[in-house]
Amino acid sequence: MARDDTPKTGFRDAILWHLTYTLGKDPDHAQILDWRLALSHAVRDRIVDRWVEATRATYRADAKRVYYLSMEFLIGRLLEDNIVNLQLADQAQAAMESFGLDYRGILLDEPDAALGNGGLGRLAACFMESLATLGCPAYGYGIRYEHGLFRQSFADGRQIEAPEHWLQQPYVWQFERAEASFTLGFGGRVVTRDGKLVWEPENLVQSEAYDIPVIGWRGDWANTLRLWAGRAVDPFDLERFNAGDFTAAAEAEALARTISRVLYPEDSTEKGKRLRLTQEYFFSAASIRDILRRFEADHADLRQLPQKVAIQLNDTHPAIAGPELVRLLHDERGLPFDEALAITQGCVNYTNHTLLPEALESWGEGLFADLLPRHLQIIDRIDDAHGRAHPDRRNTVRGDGRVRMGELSFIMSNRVNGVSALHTGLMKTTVFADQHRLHPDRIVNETNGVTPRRWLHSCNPRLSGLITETIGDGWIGDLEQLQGLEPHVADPGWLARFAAVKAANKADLCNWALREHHVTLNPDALFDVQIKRIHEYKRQHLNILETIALWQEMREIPSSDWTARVKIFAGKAAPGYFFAKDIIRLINDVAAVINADATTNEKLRVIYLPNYNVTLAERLIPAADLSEQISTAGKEASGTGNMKFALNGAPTIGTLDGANVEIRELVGAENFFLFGLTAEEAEARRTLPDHAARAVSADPRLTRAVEAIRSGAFSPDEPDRYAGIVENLTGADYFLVASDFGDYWRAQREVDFTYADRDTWARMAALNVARSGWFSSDRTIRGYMRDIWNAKSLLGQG
Ligand code: BZD
Repeated sequence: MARDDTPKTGFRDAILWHLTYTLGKDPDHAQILDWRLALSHAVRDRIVDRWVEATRATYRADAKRVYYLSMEFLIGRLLEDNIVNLQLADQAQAAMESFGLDYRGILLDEPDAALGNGGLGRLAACFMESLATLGCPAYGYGIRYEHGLFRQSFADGRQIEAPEHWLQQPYVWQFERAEASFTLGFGGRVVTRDGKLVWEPENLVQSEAYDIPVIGWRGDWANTLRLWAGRAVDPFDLERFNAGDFTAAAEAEALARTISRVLYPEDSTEKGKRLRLTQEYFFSAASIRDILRRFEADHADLRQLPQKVAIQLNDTHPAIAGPELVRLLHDERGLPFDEALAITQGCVNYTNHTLLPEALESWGEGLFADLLPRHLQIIDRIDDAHGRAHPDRRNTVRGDGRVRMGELSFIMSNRVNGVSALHTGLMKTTVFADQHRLHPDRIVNETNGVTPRRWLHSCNPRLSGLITETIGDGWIGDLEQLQGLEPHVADPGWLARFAAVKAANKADLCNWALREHHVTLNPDALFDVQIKRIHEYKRQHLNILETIALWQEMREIPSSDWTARVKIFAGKAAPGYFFAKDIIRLINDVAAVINADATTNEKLRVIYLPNYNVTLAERLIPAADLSEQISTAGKEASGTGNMKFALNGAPTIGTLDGANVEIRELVGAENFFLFGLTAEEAEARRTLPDHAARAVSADPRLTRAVEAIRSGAFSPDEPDRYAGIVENLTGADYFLVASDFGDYWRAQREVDFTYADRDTWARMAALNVARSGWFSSDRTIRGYMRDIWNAKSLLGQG
């Protein structure tokens, strides 16, 4: 092949062409990395054409554009996603095999882009894919963190954090856009010039754009995920260098880069860190300038902005985008303040993802004034305007020396949404009750969803194959078609095939666990899976307490016909969240003791898989029998893992929390293992004095399990290692672990009983699949387009 042979002909030739000319490698000496990069380039070429077309179509139609601002995009690996959406899987596999390579091995060689902590970041990634699938002109805006979420390993059962390096190898999916760069200010002071307030920042940094194309299902449309990196305005100080001070010469660059260096691994509390606020302003301000630049390229009248631009704030992290837009329109473009504010409010919308008071963002006004002095003035003016319009309001943005970002986001927004029906209802009666009274039409619900391309079609090829054979492949782009499976569930032959899919997925997981983690799992056992961030409200400690109690009962009554179980845990704890880290260690300690018990370990195993990420989720969910969604009612805003499990045929054991409520309604109460207090009952229970101590002493199983922890049965070398957990469980127990234990135990025994009858179980699992089509993020995005953005599809299907 020669350089001028365009790689347009065959896909296989394109891979070879890139290997030779893009990577400069001789096929005889190419490594797995080279082949993966060559394959990625060949795939990328096919994305680019459609990407350019989509951009042109948007300009031609002068369509309204959606801008999704998010601190996090948990995109994971992209090669397989792109191949699947371009429907190139067969060709790619054949090509790789013709070179004597292991296709799956190549896909797995890609590092996982973990630019997010958990559900909020993964939701943003699913939304980007659905926006492209639906042909909605949209841009994602975020930060190009050099280091994503930390890598987790265990030492003596304890979580160890190590930096993550997803950019160590060339990253084929990004296009550097040197031209799309902005200079942003921080700090300094506000002066009056010609009777106007003007911000004179003290420090300047440059934002550099990196674009990642996001292609939708069947490759009909592609949007852009634009991630910003920090750079110094003057990267190098030659004078200092010549004077011999080499480190100082590069200091400005090092400082600017710090802004986009690491993802904050905090999903529990806001740490009030200056760097975090700097990151928030950095990416919000760069994005707003980019949005305005694009608008002004073809429009003269800024009052048209709300017709052409919809901005979505993914939680309050980008809330400063609102005041920044007001500032640009008023201070820099000269619009009257009230008009600038009205235009901004016409564009901005806000999604709330939590009601936990400790996770609601607020900043000390000292820090705020120091970093963003002009914005603080603007926020005060917005707050005052709101107060004048609503003299009977009770909540303000400012107060107690803090700047409250939830309040700010609410009053800056056209629409505010919750992420499940229950959560949206609670927003109206709790944190935003006063705002809701003043603005009764502003809060809307958009229940979360997940993209079926990644979370069924590509992660579970066996099930995808069976579904397509049964009802055709229309379900991949229209997930509600899964309902068409329902009549087949009654057919024993079909159900046996369905069960065989799960069994094969479990066998794969067993092989992987043996190979990678040297653990032997019994494929006939029930795979009981809880994978998510570690948090007290998610109650991994409820799960491990039940595991301990079950083990104790198995030892006591060995003759009973116990259903064999494997308890699988995975998830990371925020590095500063010590209680969560204790839970991790406890689970690991319990696992060591239980797995070593020869009298029970045929029937019960506990395994904690390290370094949970998107790729591990893709491996575990298709092999799960039971989905653990056991948060204290009222605390999990929605959950999205719960949807992925149901879609892959794992019934839920869960509380009436978040989207569990909607899952249960859709799959049917008889196909869902419900337990626990309702949100209302939980609130009431908390006010009962000694509720935890009483619940523990009233339940002999719980008493015995807690006693085992207290006495050091799982930490003989340090008996009081879990004194903190025990004290919490028998004391304050805000998350009501003790109160819900008894009913959880009951529901788990119902699971045992049901699983023992494999046909009944398979029927339940299959009905979960057939009835989960509503949880597609395509449905969610259609809701946002209709209720929030007033945006139209350019494919004529939105
Ligand atoms: O958002 C999660 C909620 O806990 C889930 O119930 C919900 O399903 C998803 C998507 O709506 N919230 C988060 O994941 N939050 C964070 O990760 C986060 C990150 C930084 C700071 C605060 C919270």
